[in-house]
Parts: sequence; structure tokens; C-alpha cells
Amino acid sequence: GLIRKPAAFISTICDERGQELSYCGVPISQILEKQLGVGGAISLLWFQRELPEWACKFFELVLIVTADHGPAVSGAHNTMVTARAGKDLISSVVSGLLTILVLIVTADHGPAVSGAHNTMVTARAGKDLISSVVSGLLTIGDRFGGALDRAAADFCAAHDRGQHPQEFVNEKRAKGELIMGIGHRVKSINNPDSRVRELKAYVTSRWPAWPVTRYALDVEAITTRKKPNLILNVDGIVAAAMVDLFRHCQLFTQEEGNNYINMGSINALFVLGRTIGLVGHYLDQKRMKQPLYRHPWDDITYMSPMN
Ligand code: Q5B
Repeated sequence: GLIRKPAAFISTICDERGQELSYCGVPISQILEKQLGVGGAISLLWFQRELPEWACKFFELVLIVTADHGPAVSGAHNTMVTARAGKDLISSVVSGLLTILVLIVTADHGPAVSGAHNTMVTARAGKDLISSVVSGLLTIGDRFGGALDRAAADFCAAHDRGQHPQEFVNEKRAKGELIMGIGHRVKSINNPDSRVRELKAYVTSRWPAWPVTRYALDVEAITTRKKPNLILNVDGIVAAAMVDLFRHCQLFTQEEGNNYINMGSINALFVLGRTIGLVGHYLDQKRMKQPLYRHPWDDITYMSPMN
């Protein structure tokens, strides 16, 4: 008889073979008709189920508030530098990836040229050597936009073991660890982050229950007493809210929710939102025909061990 050749790939989220494209079995005409929106598409493509309207709207809210945070943050900066070095859209958004080629063939030409600059900017966002070299989107790390997964895991674990928020803060301090999802370079209780305010208002009014978000806010009340900028940041509020969403929308088992947290689906929300901003920065630089960027020497301390 016929021997069926095993498929090289299995896909469970999207089928484009029939008359109509479908996301997780739902035809796109239905997605449009039911006005599920981008949030609905994320719900089907990432979580393989149709989450309630309040959850889908939350994904869209996160995309909107994380889409950009100005040209000064590491990721946007890398994209602008790469665009000004004459690279295309994808290279600029992924940034650094193609500047690496330049670095290899020319070995080095000091710290001021674009490729090295990207690596330095990324390194200062707290990433390791390889990530710093690959740069661009990979600048997203614990200290910049990538604290969500660990914040979710930490707040959730501390809440579940019934640890008092003060004890949680003390324990982190004793271990010399930063609390993920807490702290901001420029935002503070005196200069509140309106993105966090919007997300908090949405979650507290729409979620069926939000105990982990409550816990994160209790942690913030303690850390801001130490320093005004140790607020619950945008990573922290999204992380805590996502844990509450997984647990209380009644569409995930606890194991499924935990798996999605461990897979990185919460960081993915920030990555997706910020990609919109990176594309925006790239187009902005091109529109204005910005020249090749070279960092000024007077802003670099040259410290050779041989001097
Ligand atoms: N301290 C965010 O730090 C930042 C502490 C802490 C306990 C903490 C820092 C941090 C955890 C990771 C996190 C997401 C690096 C941030 C984002 C997206 C963004 C970015 C944008 C966007 C800021 C000074 C003193 C020291 C520290 C203590 C600081 N953080 N203690 N837990 N979490 N947070 N990342 O101001 O006694 O003086 O030695 O790593 O959640 O990335 O807009 O820019 O949309 O693009 O540089 O919003 O908080 O302060 O590191 O010099 O520390 O505060 O131990 O204490 P800073 P540092 P001491 S949202």
C-alpha cells in the first residue's frame, strides 16, 4: 500500500490552504465580522483559543502603550543609528544583525562607528556580550522592556507562597537581586508613568480578579518609600496583569498558564508593541534623510590599559 511520508513540519495555529485563511480554525472573515481585532488574532495565534473581549482589548492596550517610548531608549536608538548607516527596514529594525557583518570584515575602527556603538548601547542596557553584538531588537532585556517574564514568575511565586510583600522586598535585597518590574530611569511617584496608570485602571476595572496585580502594587508601595523611582513599571504591570488573566479568565488550566509564562509569551507582548515603534523610527530617519551617525569623541572616555 501507500506509505505516507511523514510531514517535515506540523502547524497548529494557521491554515492557508482552503478558500479562506483561518487562525486556529477560525476563518478570518469571522474574525473581522466578530470584530475580534488584533487582540483577537493574538488570542488565537498565540493561545489557540478565543479569549474574552476584555482580554483581547488588553493585548491591544499593551501594544499601544508599549509601541514606543521616544528616541532615547536603547532599542529606538539602535534602529535610528542603523537606518542612518544606510541599511534597509528589516536590518534597521532587527538592527545590529547586519552591522555585525561590517564589524567582521573591518575588524574594528574605534568605538564611534555605528556597529560598535550599537554594541555599547546594548551592553549598557544590561545584556551579555552576544546579545549586545546582535543588538537592535535584542537590546530588549531584563533592564529594558524584557523584565516581564521574570516579573510575572517572581510576583506570582511570592504571592502563591503567601509571602508578605515586605518580606519579598527584604529577601531580594538580601540576595542582592533587583526586583523585576520595579524601577524606572525617569519615571517616579513624582513623575508618574501614564502608561502604567492607564493599564492599572483597565485591569482593576475589567479583570474578574487581580490578586497578583494587587501584590505587585503592594510591593511598589514599599519600594517607593525607599526611592521615588522604584515604581511598578510598564513591564511589571503587564506581567502581573497577564498572570491574573491566565488564572482568572477560566480558559486556561493552571499548567497551561504557567507554560505560557515560561514560554516567554508575556515578554512577547512588549516585543510586538515595540516593533511598531522601531519601524516608526526607521521611517522617520529615512523621511528626514538623516546622515550616517558618528558618536562624538568628547562623549567617549578612551581608557587603553597600555596608556
Ligand atoms: N534599584 C529600570 O534603574 C532600571 C531596583 C532597585 C530593587 C529594583 C532598574 C531595573 C528591574 C528591571 C526592570 C524594566 C534599569 C524597566 C523598561 C521599558 C521602558 C524604558 C524607558 C520603555 C532603572 C539605583 C538604585 C540602586 C539599585 C536600586 C533600582 N532598581 N532595587 N529593585 N528593581 N529594574 N526593567 O534608575 O542602594 O543606590 O545601590 O533594572 O523592571 O525598560 O522608558 O527608559 O518603554 O522603553 O538606572 O519604560 O530599576 O537605577 O540601576 O542605577 O539603581 O536603585 O539597587 O540602589 P536606574 P540603578 P543603591 S521599564
